[in-house]
This record gives sequence, structure tokens and C-alpha cells, in this order.
Amino acid sequence: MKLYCHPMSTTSRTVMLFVADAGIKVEEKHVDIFTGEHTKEPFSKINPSKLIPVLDDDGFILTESSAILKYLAEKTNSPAYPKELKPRAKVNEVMDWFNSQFYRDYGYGLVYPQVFPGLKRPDETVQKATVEWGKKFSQAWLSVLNDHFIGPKNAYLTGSHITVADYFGTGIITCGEIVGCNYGSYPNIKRWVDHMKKRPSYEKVFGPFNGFVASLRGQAFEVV
Ligand SMILES: N[C@@H](CCC(=O)N[C@@H](CS)C(=O)NCC(=O)O)C(=O)O
Repeated sequence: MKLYCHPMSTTSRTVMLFVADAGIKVEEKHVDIFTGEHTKEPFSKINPSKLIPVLDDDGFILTESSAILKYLAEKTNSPAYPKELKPRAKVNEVMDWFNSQFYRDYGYGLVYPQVFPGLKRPDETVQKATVEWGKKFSQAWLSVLNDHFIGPKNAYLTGSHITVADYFGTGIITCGEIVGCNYGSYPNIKRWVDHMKKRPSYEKVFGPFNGFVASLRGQAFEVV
């Protein structure tokens, strides 16, 4: 299997961390999203959406990090994607929640427009309003995550066992570290993220990203 990905890509890291932790045999093919490699052939033929990650399982092409995580867990019979109906439904639920509600306001509202020129709004008023909107809604979603999904007792997002939802959620939420979010006001989130950062492959997979985060330290950003 081949995984088209890049260590600086949030959605790639969700899959890269799971693959590394689970010891799944996957050849990583890094697609340089900074030089626009993903927008040109041959990659644009593999994924016409021009986004990473993409899994190629012997010619079977799968896009969407959430779908890739579930496919890999199912294929390798991993307990990280429970077989039973209701536990599996809860994993799907929280992954959909991260992918839609949360990532839209946190990633694309608060975080990315502040650091990536392509996502910065051309008009200052619009930019300010975008970030303010993202911040306000991120705070509301973080409270839901802290109080409802994780709560004071859960070690992981859906209970006491790690699932693909934890890999997905960790990849998504840590993108906030680019602007300096540290989840300090959300103790259950902080406990969960700190726990996930102790995964055996975290340092290796997140090393280049952490270097990027360090390079931006000291800059003034809006955070939650
Ligand atoms: N919904 C997709 C989103 C993938 C995505 O946004 N990938 C980013 C990197 S994190 C990308 O390829 N960006 C390139 C671009 O926007 O030009 C998934 O979860 O796989």
C-alpha cells in the first residue's frame, strides 16, 4: 500500500500517526503541498480534488483521511475500529463531528486564515470577522468536546479504549498549536491530548510539524 501524504498536512498526520503506531506496512509518498505538487499531474489524476492524504491499495484509490483511517483499521482487523454496531457508531459520530463542525470553525475559521496566505481573506475587515467567528464557534465546540465527548472520566474520545477517532481528533486539534492554542482552559481536552502525545510514534510523526510551530513562536495570533 502507498500513502500519498506530507508531514506538514494536518489530515495526513491523522493517518500517518495511526499507521506508525499500528505498524501497518505502508509506503509513504510525500507530496509537496508547498510547491503545488498536488495540483499537477500525476497527483491531480490520482485525486482530482488535489488534496492529500490518498491511499493506494494495489490500485484501489481512497481519499478522505477519515475514510482511510476506517479502511486501514478494518483491513488490519484493528481493535481501534470496533466491530460492534453501537461502539462503531459512536466512533463514526465523533469523527464526523471533528470533520465538520469542529474543523470548519477551528481550522478554516480561526487557525489557517491567520497563517496560510492562500486562506487569508484579501480584505482586512473580512479577515478580522472570519477569525473572530472562528474563535467564537471554536470556543463553543471545545466546550462540547471537553464536557460532553471526553468529560472527566474518559481516557479516550469514546471511552476507555483508543480508536481511530482519537487519531483523527488528535491530528485535527493539534493544528491549533500553529497559532499557539494550548487547550489550557479545557482540562479534559488537555489531559486527552497530552495522553495522545505519549503515543509511541507521536514525536517521529509530529517532529516536522513541531519544528514549524516552534518557528512561529512569539508571533501574535488570536487563540482559544
Ligand atoms: N477532507 C479531506 C481534506 C484534505 C485536506 O484538506 N488536505 C490538505 C492538507 S491538510 C491539502 O491537501 N491541501 C492542499 C490545498 O488545499 O491546496 C481529508 O480529510 O482528507
